[in-house]
Amino acid sequence: MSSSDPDADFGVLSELAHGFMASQVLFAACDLGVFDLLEEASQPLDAATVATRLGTSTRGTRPLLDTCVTLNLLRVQTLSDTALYSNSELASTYLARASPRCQCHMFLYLAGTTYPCWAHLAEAVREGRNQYQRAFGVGSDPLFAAIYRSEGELLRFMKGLQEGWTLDGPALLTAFDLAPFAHICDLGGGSGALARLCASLYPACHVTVFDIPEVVQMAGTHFPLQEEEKDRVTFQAGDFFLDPLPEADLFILARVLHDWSDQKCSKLLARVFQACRAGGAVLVVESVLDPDGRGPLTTQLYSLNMLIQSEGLERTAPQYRALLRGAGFDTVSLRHPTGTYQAILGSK
Ligand code: SAM
Ligand code: ASE
Repeated sequence: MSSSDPDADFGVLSELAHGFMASQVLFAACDLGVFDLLEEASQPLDAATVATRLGTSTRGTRPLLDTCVTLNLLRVQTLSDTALYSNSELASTYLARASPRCQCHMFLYLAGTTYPCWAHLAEAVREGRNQYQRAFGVGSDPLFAAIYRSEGELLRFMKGLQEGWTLDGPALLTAFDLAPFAHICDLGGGSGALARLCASLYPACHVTVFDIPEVVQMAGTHFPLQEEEKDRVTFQAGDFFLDPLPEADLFILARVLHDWSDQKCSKLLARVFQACRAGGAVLVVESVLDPDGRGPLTTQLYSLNMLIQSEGLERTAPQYRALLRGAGFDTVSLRHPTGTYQAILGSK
């Protein structure tokens, strides 16, 4: 602490305390369509025009836009006393729906579901369980009955989760050479985004997406395959804890193990080992904690999120190794190409 200002360190605490407001500025601007409007407009717009086109109040729109400028989400230029707003590069790339790298569905999911659940962090810590009952009045046994509590929620979850792979997906799927695996099964593969990427990166493979019936049905309606993908990517509906798994050379488990307790992960991995052909492997994609569990911060926050939103947690590399070895997989190696997620390969 500096002697000239005894409360200089309080600034850090204050910024932390108000962090949720900055998140809400981002979420509200995405939700209202600020970035889509400014992306589509052929020129920078003033606050009154933005308000008219979005159907919002000028009183609320002006401070929202100005705060977005300070957060580097928007740019502003002043022309004869009128402030004119346009998207920053960050917003054009990641927040405008028209961008192929858009991440706004995940932010809308965080705003609509994750945020209300996080209002109950203290209770989650006290009780050691997720908070769907308090946040939404729905039970979470089975877990995905809460996550998929309506068709709208199911679709928001699928859209939110799939778009991250447009950023990290290629690096994760090429961290290990997957070309030797002819038949790949993406267990809990959701919309099929990772499977489709896998099929495009490895032109000889066939990928089966295995997920529960509601998800497979929604994938067929809202994430249709292109004609040329149809003989490379197929969907199979089932429960990976109960139903027979497809035979495959490689099983992908992306953001699946983190939903479940050690006991359920061991059960699932034992089933995967059984279904895996000799010489095959399992590829686990997760955000991995440092061995002492004290970083990276994003992964620690994700782990608290798994407490609040699932039955699981984020794990360390030794914990994933122990789970994979316990199920029979031998050489287990881990690569961290880029971003939040890592690839862990265990071979049979
Ligand atoms: N792998 C995708 C990704 O990383 O984007 C989706 C991950 S999501 C967190 C977990 C997935 O597991 C969901 O698609 C969910 O429907 C699926 N899932 C949950 N329980 C399942 C079960 N019993 N059988 C099959 N799939 C299940
Ligand atoms: C799950 C993944 C997520 C269950 C609930 C979830 C994500 C958000 N909510 O398996 C994606 C990962 N991001 C975070 C913040 O955990």
